[in-house]
Amino acid sequence: MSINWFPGHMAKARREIEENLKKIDVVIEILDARIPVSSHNPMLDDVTKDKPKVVVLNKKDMADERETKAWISQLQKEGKHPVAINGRDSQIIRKIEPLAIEATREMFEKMERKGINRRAIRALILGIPNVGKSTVINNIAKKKIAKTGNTPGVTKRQQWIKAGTRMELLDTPGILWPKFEDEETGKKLSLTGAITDRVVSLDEVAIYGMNFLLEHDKDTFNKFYNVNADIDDDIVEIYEAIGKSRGLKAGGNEINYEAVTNRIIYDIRNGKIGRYTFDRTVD
Ligand SMILES: Nc1nc2c(ncn2[C@@H]2O[C@H](COP(=O)(O)OP(=O)(O)OP(=O)(O)O)[C@@H](O)[C@H]2O)c(=O)[nH]1
Ligand SMILES: [Mg+2]
Repeated sequence: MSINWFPGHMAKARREIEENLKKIDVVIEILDARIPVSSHNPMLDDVTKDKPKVVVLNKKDMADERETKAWISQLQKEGKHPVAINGRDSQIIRKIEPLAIEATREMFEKMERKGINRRAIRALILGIPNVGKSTVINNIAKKKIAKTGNTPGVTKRQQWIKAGTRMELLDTPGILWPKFEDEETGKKLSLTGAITDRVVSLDEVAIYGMNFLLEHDKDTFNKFYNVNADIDDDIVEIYEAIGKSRGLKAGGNEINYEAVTNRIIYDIRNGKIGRYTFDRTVD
């Protein structure tokens, strides 16, 4: 299964990103820390080629801390420049900038050897929907929009934001389309809010999430919903129990299964139950 539901947008997004890449030195790819693999579009590497990259695992406050640590060291081993952040923290630029400096060091040294003066590192933020691109940009921008950086012409609305001491950031992110070739990835993208609701079956998404929690954090799940469920239990029975404890009735005493599905997805997406990482480093 390969789902490309916006083929037109895809081509347009790619063109825009390619256009922006010419102006920048480093790509800051924002991933969702809960799904560091599933929120990465492999097309990115194809489009950005060998541009230096920083990998940001955002929403770390919603992900499993141990997994985030493991992902960071794995990405480091792969030679990436990773950092985990909460996009809403005020000091994120202090975490991102050193990595951008590190990622571009070689390139700038080469330029200097050729006698080209050092200038600010220009960065572009990229990522699939809902990973926190705007949050990160707005947080870094505050009131620091660099007026001098206005680019005339086609892209006249773009501005450079002064970011940290040595960096400038393009104020508009590149939006990558989420891409998945297996249903599990689709479900993870849905559970974290990266894809629109109609693309995958919500029942399957809810059941996937529920099973994940029953496998990894059963007690918390049961306590949260005030049920006594087990991974091997009949799904309908678990639904009935949740529907009952949450008062999700369809009239009379019937359980409203759709409401149970929506509730489970809402609770997981918004981190109401706990912090979970659905792409696992090990198991
Ligand atoms: N808990 C938490 N929420 C975050 C974090 N970063 C962003 N968010 C929230 O995630 C949602 C999406 O953030 P945006 O910044 O709009 O994401 P985006 O990548 O710009 O999304 P699109 O513009 O749709 O592509 C918002 O509700 C943010 O408040 C974070 O680190 N932790
Ligand atoms: Mg946005």
